[in-house]
Amino acid sequence: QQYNVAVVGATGAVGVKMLETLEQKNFPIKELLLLSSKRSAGKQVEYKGNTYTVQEATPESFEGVDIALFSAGGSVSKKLAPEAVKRGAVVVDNTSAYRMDPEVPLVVPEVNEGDIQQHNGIIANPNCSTIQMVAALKPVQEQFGLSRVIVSTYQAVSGAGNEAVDELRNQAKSFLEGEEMQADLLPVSGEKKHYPIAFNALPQIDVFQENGYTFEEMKMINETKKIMHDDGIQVAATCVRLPFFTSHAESVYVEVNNEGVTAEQLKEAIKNADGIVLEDDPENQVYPTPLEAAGKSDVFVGRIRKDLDNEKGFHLWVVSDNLLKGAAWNSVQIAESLIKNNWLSK
Ligand code: 11C
Repeated sequence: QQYNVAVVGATGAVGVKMLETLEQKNFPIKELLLLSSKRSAGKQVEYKGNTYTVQEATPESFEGVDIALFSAGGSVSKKLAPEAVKRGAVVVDNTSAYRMDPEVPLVVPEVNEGDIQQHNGIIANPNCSTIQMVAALKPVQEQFGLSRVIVSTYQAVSGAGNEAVDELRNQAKSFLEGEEMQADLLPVSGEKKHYPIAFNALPQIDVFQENGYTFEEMKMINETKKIMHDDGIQVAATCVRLPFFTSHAESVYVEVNNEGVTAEQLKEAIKNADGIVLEDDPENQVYPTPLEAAGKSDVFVGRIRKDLDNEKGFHLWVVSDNLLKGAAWNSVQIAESLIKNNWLSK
């Protein structure tokens, strides 16, 4: 069986990866509809050797669509996802618009695939930095119990879109040529102040909340609890943008519930988990890096070691392509699961 699939935000950093992933996975598409904001409408995009013209997304665009993958920003999803659902489509939404809505499953298939079944037309794809972390935490939670997570992130500029990628490239060039760096976008477009990202580190991703955490940090905190079905897990996050293009890296401290767990046991559990590749051999300097993870769908974990003071504490280094497992691949995986499990219609 084949399906009518719409990609909303088809020309964005994630949309382009969605199309590549659909093509690579040979997703069973009958008709492909590429949609975008008015600004990008009219652009031509290739899929499987054919050229498609991107159309402006309107409520009517979704007539006859079976699956709609949204990645055009929260306001577009808020406006158009219900319209798509009204017309019979199931929406996989890659924005933060519905993630914390109790009626909407928030899914990383390796962690909580079964939640998809509860959908009422919309399934939310978590934030990229959350996805790779919970994928790594799932086997830990399952085998040893998980009470606490403290994460510091090292995030690629592509998480902030194509304009941020261009900004880093231009600033790096200016700096190396001895010119002044132009900073117009990062850390957050529309904020009062902008700082250069090239040769820098910015401890702000998204806007600050009243509690002093950024929205990106609160996403990691709240989404982790929802996906892992445990509001009792203590989670704290510090999210930092660094000057590389692809893949987020994370230093994750966890505390398990069980007594006497060893680093070897943790490595074994992580090695056997779906979607995870263990790269952990300090003697031979084997550990994951953003450059090496770019373009791959897996989540890579290394540097697993026991805390020196807390008997139940462990440290992990988690790296994954933010545009693939962090966005496009996780969304397509959800769509594949809808089909495989016959969960498209309610
Ligand atoms: C970043 N994690 O790296 C963000 C991008 O909520 O889907 C993803 C934003 C989101 O800037």
